[in-house]
Amino acid sequence: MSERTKPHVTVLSLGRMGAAIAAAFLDSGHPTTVWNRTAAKAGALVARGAVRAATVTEAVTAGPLVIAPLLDHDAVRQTLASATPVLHGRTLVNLANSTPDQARELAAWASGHGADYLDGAMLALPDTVATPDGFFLYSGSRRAFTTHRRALEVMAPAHYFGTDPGAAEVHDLALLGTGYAALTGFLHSAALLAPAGTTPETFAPLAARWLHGMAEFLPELAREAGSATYSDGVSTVDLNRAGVDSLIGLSRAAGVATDVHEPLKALLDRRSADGHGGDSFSSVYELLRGAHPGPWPRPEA
Ligand code: FVH
Repeated sequence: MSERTKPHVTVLSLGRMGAAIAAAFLDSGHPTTVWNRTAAKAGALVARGAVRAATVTEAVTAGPLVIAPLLDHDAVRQTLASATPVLHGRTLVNLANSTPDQARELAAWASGHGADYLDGAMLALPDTVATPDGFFLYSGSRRAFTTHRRALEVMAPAHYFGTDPGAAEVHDLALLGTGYAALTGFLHSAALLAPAGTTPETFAPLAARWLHGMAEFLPELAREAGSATYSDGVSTVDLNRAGVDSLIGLSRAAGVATDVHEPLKALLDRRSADGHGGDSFSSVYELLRGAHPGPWPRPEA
């Protein structure tokens, strides 16, 4: 596709993410209109070829695809409130961090004004926009995703989770949860090692190497949990109970908080008390999963 034929994109908000996104569209040759509440933030992008819209209505009117990486749900609602008459026939891509219900509410609102709605979650930092290190999740209008996928992938590889507008946010929270557990574990260990003279900076590369190996183990963990087959794992509940117990004991003796690992210890103790001490570590999944009506949607190719 020549640069001339690339579709027009509007970017509403030029915070850290919005500025990086608008720059990525300009770099890839998309005609780009920008708007920001604090207009001065548009200066550098205008110098690179962006068109500065004076109002939200002018920005939305500029083209079919409106991307909103605003601060939060309220900011999106406040920003778009003045532009409802011109939303009809456009696609709104909401990239603000939102709850699943907020995404659904906004989808219904956009639909009421004749707009297609895609909800997006940005698994990227400002400097990983338009690099292989970032990726974005989407859910909502399939037509919008299919029509605009190529433009969306200017920002980051795009993964679509189906027509429920809340699904991207559910997956975003699930990924945050995975990351929080790992990062909090790192901070705990850094606190444990500090009195011995190992600084967090020294420990970080070692921890990163270990986490890389842990990530390689995820498919096996997933296979066991997904099939509820816990009998052939190499790392049992009781083996890990002993390990977590030692970690808590060492922390306590060093005066370091034990809050991070006490909940895991409680889960392992319950599994063992229920007669599953010889099962694979992954069997704690049986205590974590609730009764839900069906599987969450998987990303589509
Ligand atoms: N920054 C990060 O590391 C993370 C990476 C992962 C995704 N998050 C989420 O991305 C959304 C935007 O975050 P951000 O980092 O770009 O945020 P800021 O740099 O603080 O920019 C916020 C922009 O929103 C505008 N804004 C705020 N409130 C309003 C409002 N009521 N009406 C209109 N615009 C509003 C703000 O405008 P201004 O202050 O420049 O006038 C900025 O353009 C976010 O959901 C993260 O959770 C970021």
